[in-house]
Amino acid sequence: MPVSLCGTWDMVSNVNFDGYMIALGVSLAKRKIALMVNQRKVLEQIGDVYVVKTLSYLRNYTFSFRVDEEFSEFTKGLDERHCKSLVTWEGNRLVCKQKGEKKNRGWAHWVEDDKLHLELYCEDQVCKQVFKKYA
Ligand code: VL7
Repeated sequence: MPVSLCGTWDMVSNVNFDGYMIALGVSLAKRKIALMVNQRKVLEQIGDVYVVKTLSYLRNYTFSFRVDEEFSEFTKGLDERHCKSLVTWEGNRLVCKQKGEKKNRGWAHWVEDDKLHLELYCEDQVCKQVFKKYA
């Protein structure tokens, strides 16, 4: 049984977020602002539905899903693309594949050393984010 990812988590590091945003085609002006923004993750599980919230003073992005069930995702307020997304458990990692215009797009979340880890993938770019549990 994997360690629970649920809770409120605050970003402590964000490596190659710019490379990830470039791969997504985000403009320089938006990237400059996005790079300065601290992100908070709130993960909740209600029955078999997971809710993932990415919160910042600039934008919030929320979506929900059931594991092993493909869903339509629209990355509203981010790069504004439509994907067919599927989240599965791979060992203790919650892994999402986002099928759409961008190759090799997806992410993986896991808990290690009391930290929430996130890798964001797009094309040949990997962004690595780490979050610590909120107080
Ligand atoms: C989302 C990536 C960047 C436009 C705003 C930047 C402020 C605050 O997708 C993400 O996490 C997954 C897994 O938890 C959930 O989908 C992270 C980061 C934004 C696209 C595009 C920059 C504008 C971000 C919401």
